[in-house]
Amino acid sequence: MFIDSFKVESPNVKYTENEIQSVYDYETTEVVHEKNVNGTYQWIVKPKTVKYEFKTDTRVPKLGVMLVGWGGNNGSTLTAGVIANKEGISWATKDKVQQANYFGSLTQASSIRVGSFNGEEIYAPFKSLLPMVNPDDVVFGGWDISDMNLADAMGRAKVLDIDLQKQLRPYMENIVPLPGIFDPDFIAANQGSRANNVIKGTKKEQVDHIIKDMREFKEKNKVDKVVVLWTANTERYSNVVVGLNDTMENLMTSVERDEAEISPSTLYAIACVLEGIPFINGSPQNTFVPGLIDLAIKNNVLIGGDDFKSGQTKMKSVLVDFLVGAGIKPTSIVSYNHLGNNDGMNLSAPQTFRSKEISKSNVVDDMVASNGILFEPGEHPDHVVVIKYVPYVADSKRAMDEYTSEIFMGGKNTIVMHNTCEDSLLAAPIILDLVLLAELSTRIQFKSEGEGKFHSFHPVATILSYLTKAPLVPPGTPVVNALSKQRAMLENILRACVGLAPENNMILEYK
Ligand code: NAI
Ligand code: DG6
Repeated sequence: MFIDSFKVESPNVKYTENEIQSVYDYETTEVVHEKNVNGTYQWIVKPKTVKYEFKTDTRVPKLGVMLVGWGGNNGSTLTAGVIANKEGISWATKDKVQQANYFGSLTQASSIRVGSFNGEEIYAPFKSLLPMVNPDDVVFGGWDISDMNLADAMGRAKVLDIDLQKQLRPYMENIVPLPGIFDPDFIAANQGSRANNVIKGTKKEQVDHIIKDMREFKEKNKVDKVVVLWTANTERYSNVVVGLNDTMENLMTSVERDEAEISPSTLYAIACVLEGIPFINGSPQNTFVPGLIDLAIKNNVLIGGDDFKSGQTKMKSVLVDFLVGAGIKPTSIVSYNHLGNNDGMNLSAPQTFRSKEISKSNVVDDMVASNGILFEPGEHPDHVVVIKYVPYVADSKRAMDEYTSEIFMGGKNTIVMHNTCEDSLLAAPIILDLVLLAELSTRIQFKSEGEGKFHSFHPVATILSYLTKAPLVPPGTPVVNALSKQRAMLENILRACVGLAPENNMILEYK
């Protein structure tokens, strides 16, 4: 059975006028390697319970979202999709009359199990867990190095049905992105002809310009909060150099000195952190150089990334988890895709491709490391990633994957997958989730027993991992790529905020 909403009744939860307060027993384990009396060592696992208190501000703000690369395929598709939902637009396809929806969004279109009632499982919308911004109410803005208005950009993207585009045109034709920071050294040379809307000046002047843009956007639209998200071209990696971008101080000095190696994406991120505005990186490059992470931690401003996890990698973080979890040894993973949109054209340069190759390749490491029966220490499956630019297929990306595994008694098993899909229709709902969850997480405070004061989550937002290919984590913390674990982490943290136990799937009451 599906219900729309629910309220938790428990001594552990209190709903006040502006807050939900909860007390939560976090059951975990501590693992120690202890020396026995006879001098040998033994692993000891000690279950422990830590008491936590959470408080969530229930006042949902008016949210502004500024996209870097607003006029691109993702930016224009997301904006069009939200307008279509808000205006209740439907359009004719060759199959049926299609209604606008938010399919593909975890927050808007997925559900959670809340319990059972008369022997039946009860589910509710994911978004009913805690008060979240309604995407229909988000005010969009942003930058692009191309000055094309968003209606034309939607046409250029060739993603949405033409009948829908015609209806959306009046809402979008007067929207023109703000000029962006352009540095041809960081993206493919084939992007140069697009750059007719750029901010001039030194790097310091560019940062100041972005800060001014954000302040004006906030003021003009009367929004309470702003989140910025990079959905612009994939950049090449920047070199991380001691004295240049390794600490907050060095990074800021490098901006003042107009150092060439500070990338546009890092400049936008600096502007956001200085303004206390969350910044999310939807592309694979190392925007978050150590100096930027340092800056975000010292200013306690949320940063999240990297690279939207939309199709092929999402499948990989499910399939490899299944294989390794089933005791099957993946030995070769070959991921091939071709696409013909501007992202594909930009990725046809070796330096930008390399950024994508890195983020697509590291996604099975934790699953492989989790099973020492299948893999020797340091052993990895062969893992190859190929991307080709084929203009004709436009945004309709083809992804082909071959997984070969060793099975029982030396047998081999090969699974082949072929996925065809508009890339931007996968990415747009993920962008929505990223900004809505980032905003929500800034309203949650918590403390463990022994901690005097409530505090927010660590500025490096691991809570967003489900949505990104290469989850950014605080220095020295584990990276989790397995999709089911990432979803459970997110859902269980939100459940804790309303005093609900983690979903354990034991269903003991029926055993
Ligand atoms: P796109 O090429 O259509 O859009 C990018 C836009 O960014 C362009 O309009 C370009 O003019 C603009 N731009 C470039 N540099 C800029 C700068 N410094 N400041 C402001 N604007 C700038 O690409 P698309 O398909 O929208 O993808 C965007 C990004 O998202 C790419 O990096 C892509 O790799 C990444 N991504 C996309 C996924 C998908 O499924 N569509 C999944 C994972 C990541
Ligand atoms: C070429 O692979 C284009 C890329 O931007 C991808 O479409 C994007 O990174 C999505 O990757 P994945 O692996 O999540 O489908």
